Amino acid sequence: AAMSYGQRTLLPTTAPFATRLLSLMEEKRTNVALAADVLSCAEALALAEELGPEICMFKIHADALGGFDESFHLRLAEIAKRHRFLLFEDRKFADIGSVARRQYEGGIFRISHWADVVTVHAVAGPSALLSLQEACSSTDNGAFIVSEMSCQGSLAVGNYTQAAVEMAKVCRDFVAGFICTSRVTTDPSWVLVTPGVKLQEGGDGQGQQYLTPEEVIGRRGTDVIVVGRGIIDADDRLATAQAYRHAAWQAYEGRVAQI
Ligand code: UP6
Repeated sequence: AAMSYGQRTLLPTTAPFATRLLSLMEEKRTNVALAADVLSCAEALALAEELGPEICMFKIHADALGGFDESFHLRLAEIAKRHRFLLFEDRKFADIGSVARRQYEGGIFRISHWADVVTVHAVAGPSALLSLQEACSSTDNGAFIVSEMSCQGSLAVGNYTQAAVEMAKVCRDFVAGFICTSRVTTDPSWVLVTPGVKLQEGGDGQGQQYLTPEEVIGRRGTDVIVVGRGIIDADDRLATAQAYRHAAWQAYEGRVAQI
């Protein structure tokens, strides 16, 4: 927990995408990923333009954005390059390998063509990971395994969580880390990404449970906060994104300074 993001890029077991993400966080001094859960691609592009300078990853659910077409991901990629953030499609693949691969490469969204990183559930075993790795458009891209979930009643706990973490080892070059709400592994080569974060603890009335940046990064010891409505529903999105960035970065610096 006391190693810096930059130091962790030097570990031989850190996956290529994890190395990209850790170096970007270290250089840009941000460990905030934005969950851009807005209604349309036009709104998502506007958010990326406005908040891009504050974040390390821009996370979308392409299948929930109105007006998705080829020009969207080209424009998003241009903004990502200019403001230096990585593109995260939160697809949560959970099918057999051959289908997961088709969902990744094909259909309307052609995720593998533009996403730097995706999420994969552990429930179906390692075959989806192996198939996605085969299909990915660059060896610098990767995946996070969903090892825990932030919502009430999640079954991803205990032995399931531990088995999900073990599964990453069959696909070390592709798996960059985990979606989790706690420190599911002490191996610093994995990046731990935590959704369900708000400046104020609580819920959304639909099962989501929120922890603060300080609790997640400082006390629980994960690496990246994913924030959606905490920023998107704010009157001043930019100032709010900066407040999350400050809180999460302070918590990280406090943790690295220990020992
Ligand atoms: N997400 C969770 N919890 C998980 C995994 N993923 O909330 O366990 C994702 C959701 C959403 C974002 O799909 O895009 O993180 C959280 O959004 P919010 O901050 O608006 O609650």
